[in-house]
Amino acid sequence: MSENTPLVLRERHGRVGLLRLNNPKAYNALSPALLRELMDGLAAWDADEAVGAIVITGTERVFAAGADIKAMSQASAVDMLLSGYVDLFDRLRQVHKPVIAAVAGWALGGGFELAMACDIIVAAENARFGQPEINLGVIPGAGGTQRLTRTVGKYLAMEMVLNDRRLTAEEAARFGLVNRVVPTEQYLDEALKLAQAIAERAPVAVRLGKEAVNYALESTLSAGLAYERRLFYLLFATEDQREGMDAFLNKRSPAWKGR
Ligand code: DAK
Repeated sequence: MSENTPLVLRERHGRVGLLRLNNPKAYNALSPALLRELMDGLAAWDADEAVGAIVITGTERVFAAGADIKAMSQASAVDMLLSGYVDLFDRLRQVHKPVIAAVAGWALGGGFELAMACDIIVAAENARFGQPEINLGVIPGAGGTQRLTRTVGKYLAMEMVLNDRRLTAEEAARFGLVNRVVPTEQYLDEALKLAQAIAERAPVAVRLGKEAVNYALESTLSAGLAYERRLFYLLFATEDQREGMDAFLNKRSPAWKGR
């Protein structure tokens, strides 16, 4: 691959911004360069009013096989601390629009953590999920122990983190790790279709809905309920609240303004 080949391809499909990880020879290993392009792409789609939702995907064989082991193998603790790698990963949390991971093939280590940091996961039948860092003498470092445990519970998370237990797409669905499993040849179309459907909804309500759901993972129930209520009230300051309710009462489709 030439030096100028993008590591992440950007395509727009209707109101959906698609980001394709594009280093299949290295199994889309998440080098700092690839991650930077990915985060720049996310920020660009997030700022683009023509885009209402974002999809991240890899290829049919691999979503991403984790951090670049070659690049990490000789790093010191201070190298890791100063590399800014964790800050790069964290930029995903600042994206306001819904982000869907469309996963086929391997989603391992940082690749799995990247998928779990998204808002929705659509899995191809051939998708495989795992945290194999223990084989390298380390543990997950981009949220794996936290997001995985919150989703599947302590016991399965322990087996995955301590003994590299990998999950098929069906198992991931059973444990609540993915929204749906679809035939491999359709996984991207399904993800784009879902993203387009969300992208056509009232943008401010979608944004605050995402914020409220994410808040549930960070707070007590009382704090979360109070937070939800404030966001709910806030939506009555939008033109789209008037439009949505008027459209319902007059049996017509709403025309959202995003304001
Ligand atoms: N890094 C670098 N190269 C990789 C790679 C990776 N993660 N995964 C695969 N490759 C490369 C292989 O070296 C090989 O290169 P060549 O030999 O062709 O040059 C090529 O991709 C194909 O791999 P295989 O020959 O192994 O192909 P197989 O089909 O047999 O197996 C596999 C595919 C994906 C199951 C296998 O390659 C594999 O197990 N890969 C390693 C998976 C892994 O251990 N992943 C976890 C990496 S550690 C943090 C953020 C993130 C992280 C840490 C901290 N902070 C913010 C602090 C994340 C850490 C990780 O992800």
